[in-house]
Amino acid sequence: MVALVGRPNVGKSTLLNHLAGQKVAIVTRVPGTTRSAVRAVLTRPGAQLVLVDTPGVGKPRTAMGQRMNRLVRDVWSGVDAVAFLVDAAAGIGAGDAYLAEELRQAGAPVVTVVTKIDLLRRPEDLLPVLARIGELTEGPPFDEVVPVSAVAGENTARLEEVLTAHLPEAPRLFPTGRVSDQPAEVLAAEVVREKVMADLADELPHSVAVTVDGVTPDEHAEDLVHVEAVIHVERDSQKGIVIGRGGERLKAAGTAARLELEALLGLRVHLATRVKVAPGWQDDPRQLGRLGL
Ligand SMILES: Nc1nc2c(ncn2[C@@H]2O[C@H](COP(=O)(O)OP(=O)(O)OP(=O)(O)O)[C@@H](O)[C@H]2O)c(=O)[nH]1
Ligand SMILES: [Mg+2]
Repeated sequence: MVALVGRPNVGKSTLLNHLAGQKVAIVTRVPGTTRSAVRAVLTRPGAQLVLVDTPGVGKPRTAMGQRMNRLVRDVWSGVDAVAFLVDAAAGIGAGDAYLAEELRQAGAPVVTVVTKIDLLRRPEDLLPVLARIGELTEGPPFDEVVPVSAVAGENTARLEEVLTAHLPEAPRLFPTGRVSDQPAEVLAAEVVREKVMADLADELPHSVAVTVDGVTPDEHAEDLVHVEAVIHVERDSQKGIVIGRGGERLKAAGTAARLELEALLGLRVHLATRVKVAPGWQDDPRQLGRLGL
């Protein structure tokens, strides 16, 4: 088992999906997209690599942020190796340095992954990044440094090799053939959240949570399922923003989510969406529990 750990937005979920060869975790340009541990199982001829995507680690501003930080630490204390991701394009900042320091206590070997190298204008722009990484990750538990681009698929096969080399010899943990163990309801809620968040600016995306009670087979058509998604926002004023003028924004998000779910599930999907106010849910432990967070 290998945990993918890093600051928000460094490209953890994109890398997970690329290595898994399919979409498992949602991705948006909004930092703070991933809110739970998302697993992808890579079964190869000689090894089974279980990657665990985690929420980006940052200064927590809400009860949700605190929970996510705790979750990431729980995940990294229970794996065989940690992939520590840093963003080549954004540069190495104080948050990365803080995280590197914490990872010294993680107990597992750490492979540092420099992401988004396709965004560098010249190859030599990687050098200062590598120099800074060299300072932060000197000595054990830090191991190799691997620059990659998940979008361009550059050097990701090499990364997989390096991570696999850290795995203990053991029977496989998961049956072959299943890449994701996410229930359909969770997948549906995440895909809806991705489409809703992608279109919202600034702080608002963080106020959105999505729940799906069930993915119900149609009574008559075998290839059709019904999904009812509830989009929770924190304040009444946010309702209108999510819905958009004349309902256009929500309609567009719903259509995008439905099309993607149909492709992922291999079924026709009837998706109904509803927006509900869950006042201040991000800071309310009881509501967080109800929202599955
Ligand atoms: N150009 C480029 N963009 C990338 C690459 N990897 C990720 N991105 C973009 O970076 C943004 C964040 O990607 P995510 O995969 O959601 O990042 P994350 O680390 O999972 O973010 P959180 O879940 O918020 O912590 C998205 O807009 C991605 O498309 C890459 O290799 N190259
Ligand atoms: Mg993510």
